[in-house]
Amino acid sequence: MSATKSYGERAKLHSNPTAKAFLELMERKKTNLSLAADLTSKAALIELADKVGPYICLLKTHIDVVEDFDQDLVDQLTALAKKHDFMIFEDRKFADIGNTVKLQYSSGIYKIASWSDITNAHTVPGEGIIRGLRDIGLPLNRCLLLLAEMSSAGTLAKGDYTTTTVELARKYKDFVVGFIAMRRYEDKEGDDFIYMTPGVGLDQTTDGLGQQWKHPEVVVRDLGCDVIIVGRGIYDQGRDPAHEAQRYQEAGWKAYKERIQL
Ligand code: 6AU
Repeated sequence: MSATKSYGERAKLHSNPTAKAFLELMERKKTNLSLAADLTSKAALIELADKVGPYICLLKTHIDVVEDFDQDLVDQLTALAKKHDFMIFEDRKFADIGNTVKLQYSSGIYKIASWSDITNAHTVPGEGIIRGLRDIGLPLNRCLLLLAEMSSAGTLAKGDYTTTTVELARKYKDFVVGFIAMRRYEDKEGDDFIYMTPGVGLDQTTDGLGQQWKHPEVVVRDLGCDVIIVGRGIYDQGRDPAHEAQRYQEAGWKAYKERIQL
């Protein structure tokens, strides 16, 4: 069962080079924390990534909210990823037909496939979305997460939708390496998906707009998820981001250690 194996042991089970390198990175750096850096200015985003870099395995961006985006931002984030040893996940949530997502992933202003190690997609359009993204991403050694569930109240991603999403992931395991999910699903022979979970907070439980935050202990130890995705809990006004990131790193790692020793 992959829930009780270490990240390092699980790295050996992956053929996708980015998934393998990501699991090795978590083991080496002792962190399962991803920063959700939802900031609208380039300078602020770079400053935050530099401060929080030592504590995270993954920087999650929403690149289309940055008002002064340019190629230099990508170059600087890539340099910070090297400096601090983290990977980059553009949280693009693709949701269109295969041909359109190929263009959205490779082209336009952002050229996401050229710099983002990991990205994600909804499965609403059906299998074609995975095939389209895979055509672009696989030759570049990128990988994909599918949104099997969401953290927000009233989400429609549940039941049969979630089950079918997991089946689609199994069909394209060379490229689909995990899920955005709220809990770990039952493994089938040969499964080792990486579960990344947003909606994590140590101090608050809701933002008044439908977001629902759970404690890292619940998410990682009790529900079996692998990576905690934390945004405002780290960088909200009045918080010291490096201090908060360290708190989340410690809480996430403790919960993981407890889980694999169960
Ligand atoms: O910690 P927060 O609430 O400030 O930020 C959570 C981050 C945001 C969301 O766009 C994202 O996680 N997210 C996702 C992702 C990662 O795909 C899915 C979801 O169901 N809920 C969610 O909050 O950047």
